[in-house]
Amino acid sequence: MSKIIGSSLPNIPWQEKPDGYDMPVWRYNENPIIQRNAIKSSNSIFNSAVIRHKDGFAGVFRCDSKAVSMDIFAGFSEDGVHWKINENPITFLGDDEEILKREYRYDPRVCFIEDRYYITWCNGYHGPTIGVGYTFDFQTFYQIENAFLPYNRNGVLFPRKINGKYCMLSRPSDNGHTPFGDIFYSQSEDLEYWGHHRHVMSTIKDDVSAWQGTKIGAGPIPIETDEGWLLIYHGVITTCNGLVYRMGCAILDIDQPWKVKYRSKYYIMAPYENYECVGDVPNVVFPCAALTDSETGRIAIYYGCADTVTGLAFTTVDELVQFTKENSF
Ligand code: BMA
Repeated sequence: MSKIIGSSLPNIPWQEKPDGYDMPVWRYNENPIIQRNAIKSSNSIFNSAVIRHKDGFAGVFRCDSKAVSMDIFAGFSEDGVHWKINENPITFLGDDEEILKREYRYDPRVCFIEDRYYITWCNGYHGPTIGVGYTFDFQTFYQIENAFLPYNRNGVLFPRKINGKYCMLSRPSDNGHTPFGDIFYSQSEDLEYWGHHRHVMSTIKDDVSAWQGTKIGAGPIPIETDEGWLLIYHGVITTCNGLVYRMGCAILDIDQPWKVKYRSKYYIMAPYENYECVGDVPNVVFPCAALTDSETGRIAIYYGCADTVTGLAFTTVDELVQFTKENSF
């Protein structure tokens, strides 16, 4: 039995695995939980991050407008399933006008560290890079410096300092629909200056694991377990019909997270359902958040479906650790 190291969350959204289901991750039976038009202005709501907050949950949502501009919005939920998303995007306060200029914002992650909720997202600053901000209450938001130079995406913080430093995974990229991309690890003493970069893992170019052959990117905040950091990520293949996004799982060393202990050659979830295969960008499952309950080992994954709607899926720490170890290469 594997253990999640963290707090218990008795009200984590949950459904049991359907009888006879043979994949390690299963879907909420009323998916999608957020429809594309959940706020007035939206064309689509997907690739969004949620977290426990007070007695319920809060989140930061990617809502693309009907002009198809990308921005992030705060939202709230009592049960983690039914969400009320603000009609207006997040406005950040901060010291430097240059950094507060908004080009576009998308694919947020939310991570509680020490005393506040940090938000990272793909931030337009002469190309995509990693924006960083924080909030204490999901009402007032502060933006600090971009973590990296452009071009970069999928900036994902670890929930505590490791070796005395804040840590972030990211995926250096280009200014378009990047046809490459490995996951790297960076460290910082102050969440402003990042360095001591380490390579974590690469794409798999051959047919050992072809679904992750074009690019990979970290998904939810890594989950601390007694086996190491459980990393759910997305992996992409280039097909004759374009890019297809699936979910994979790896276990990273607890003290040196750039060292991969196990990595599954099989995906843990792929676009099978209609709402994952049909939408603005077909064939995309894109995980950005996970809730965990250390008591039961339950994990609830929030993921974007076909760049259009938001889905919820379930697994347990045992399922993922066992699957990843058994199918590691
Ligand atoms: C990536 C990002 C994601 C999106 C994916 C599939 O480059 O833009 O937000 O889900 O492409 O379109």
